[in-house]
Amino acid sequence: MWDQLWTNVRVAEATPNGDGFQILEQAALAIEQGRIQWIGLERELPGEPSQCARAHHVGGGRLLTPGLIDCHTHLIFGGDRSLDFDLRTQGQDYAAISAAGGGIRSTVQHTRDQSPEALCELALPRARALLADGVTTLEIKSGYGLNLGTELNMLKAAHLLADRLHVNLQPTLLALHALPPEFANDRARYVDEVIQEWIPAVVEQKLAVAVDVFIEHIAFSYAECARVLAAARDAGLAVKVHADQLSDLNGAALAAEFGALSADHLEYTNAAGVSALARSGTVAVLLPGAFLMLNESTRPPIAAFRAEQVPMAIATDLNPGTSPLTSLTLAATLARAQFGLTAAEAFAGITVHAAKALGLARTHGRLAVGQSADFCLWDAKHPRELTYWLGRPLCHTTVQAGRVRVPLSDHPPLSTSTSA
Ligand code: DI6
Ligand code: FE
Repeated sequence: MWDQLWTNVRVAEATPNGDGFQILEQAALAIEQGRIQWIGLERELPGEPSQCARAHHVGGGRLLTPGLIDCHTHLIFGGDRSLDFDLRTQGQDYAAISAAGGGIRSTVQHTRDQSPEALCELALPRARALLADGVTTLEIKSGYGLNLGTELNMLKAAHLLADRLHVNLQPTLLALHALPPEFANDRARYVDEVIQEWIPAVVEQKLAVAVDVFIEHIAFSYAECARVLAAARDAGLAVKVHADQLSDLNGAALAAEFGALSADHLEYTNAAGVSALARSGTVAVLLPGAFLMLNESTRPPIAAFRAEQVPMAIATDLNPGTSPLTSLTLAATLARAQFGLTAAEAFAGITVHAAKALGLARTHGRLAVGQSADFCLWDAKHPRELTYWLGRPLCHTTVQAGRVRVPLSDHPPLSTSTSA
């Protein structure tokens, strides 16, 4: 007998290479110990639903997709940056605001000296918004501490939040984000500290599974980032890169050189960078929220990614400065509207390719026997619709590792029955 059986659902997922949809009508899905144990047509079930499983949920004909995966967020932070946005809409640019003491450093001021518990409380409403929109796996970066104590507190807050909300967490040490003023005249010593103190502490306390760096004129150089990525790799952590967001510093090539799971942003990535990503199997993560809010006009090289078969994922980049975006489906809609992704590419970008961007392709992002039982039921007819509406909540129910999340109250309920 299975733990759970879901019937009367229309199962939809991306084809493995992300170029189309596979839809199974009148389908059923069974869960055993948090994993998918059976999936197929309802009429091929081995017996009556009540005989097959201890709990039976009837999906009401809804669309059932893999749980969504937000593979790039900075959702732990203090304060907000609504004033920065006001200045930007009046013509100041991101780099100038940052140089004048706004930007990342102002968030750092509001994040330092907060306890993990306090940081978790501040982040909970933002995380709940993501989860209500279908997210079951969530990457969270540190990066607003710029000192070891606060970076660790941010990562601890991410773990507290994941325990509270039952979300599959992938925590990342964003080791090089901005140079704190205390090190203004001593960049090399800051990088040394990251390598000699931060990375070992994070490994010892098992607080992160990956290390990220920001290569940019307003952030860190290729050489500085390379030193940190080498140390991260030697410490057994995965690596990823904020690359080519505001200018071309060969960020994609840097990511490829270190076998990064993902290179993120990529607006200014050059042709050699695209080829390097293709060779290293690195996922291109598109962040259309930051593109929108920074009023960018240079788009990531989507046609080249397609031509070289670089898998594309999409994430919210949820952060106070450049992407206060708390809906992954809206991020995917923006990727279609702004970058011209197809509906199938956008859907793969928040499921199968997002799983790959986190190194989780074997366990997440698809609906197959053995994968974690992470899925969503949607009040939608076709998965195209998930990346069509601008901010319309369609998610009815989410299930993460077999745990059912309470449906949103204004949707008609599911019928469920439990047998002895
Ligand atoms: N790129 C981003 O989009 C965020 N960090 C980064 O390196 C923005 C962070 C911020 O402005 O607070
Ligand atoms: Fe980011």
